[in-house]
Amino acid sequence: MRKRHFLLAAGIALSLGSVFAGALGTPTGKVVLTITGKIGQTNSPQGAQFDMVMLEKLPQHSFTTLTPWGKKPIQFTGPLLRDVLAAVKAQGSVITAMALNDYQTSIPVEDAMKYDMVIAHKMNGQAIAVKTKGPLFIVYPFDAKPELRSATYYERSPWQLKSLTLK
Ligand SMILES: Nc1nc2c(c(=O)[nH]1)N[C@H]1C(S)=C(S)[C@@H](COP(=O)(O)O)O[C@H]1N2
Ligand SMILES: [Mo]
Repeated sequence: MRKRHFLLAAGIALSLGSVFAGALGTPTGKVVLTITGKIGQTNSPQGAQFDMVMLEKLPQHSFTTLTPWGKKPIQFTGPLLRDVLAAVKAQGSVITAMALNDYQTSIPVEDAMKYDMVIAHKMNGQAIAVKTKGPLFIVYPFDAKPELRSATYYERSPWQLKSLTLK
């Protein structure tokens, strides 16, 4: 290839790369979360893919709350769902969340704006094993608002989360 053509090709590859990756970066480790549907920022033909490091680089948020999943309060840590939605330039009004066990639930985008929901990757400071509802678990701060302590919100809290689709 002549030098001018090489530079042109390199330039096109660079600009295509930035259309995909943008501020999102690209996963180097195992993909743990894929976001598809009405989003303005992707980093792969499959949509926006995240490995654990990418989720850990976003601002982290922790809270401790009682849950329906145990008798003791649990501390959850992870990025705010609303920050993850912003990172992919999410549009639409409903999120369909899918879990590894094929559980599926709908979360209104408005919930993520109203409540400090996290995509937890740690429970009580420890990475969450798949058999203990990991590696990712969307949780509401159930103890922060009395209305959150209801089946409506428990059902919108998928553990073993694998993907989100914006509709
Ligand atoms: N991955 C996954 N998340 C899930 C579920 C499930 O089956 N799989 N069940 C949901 C429902 S219906 C409720 S009420 C709460 C509590 O479920 P549990 O009482 O079965 O633990 O978790 C929600 N999150
Ligand atoms: Mo449920």
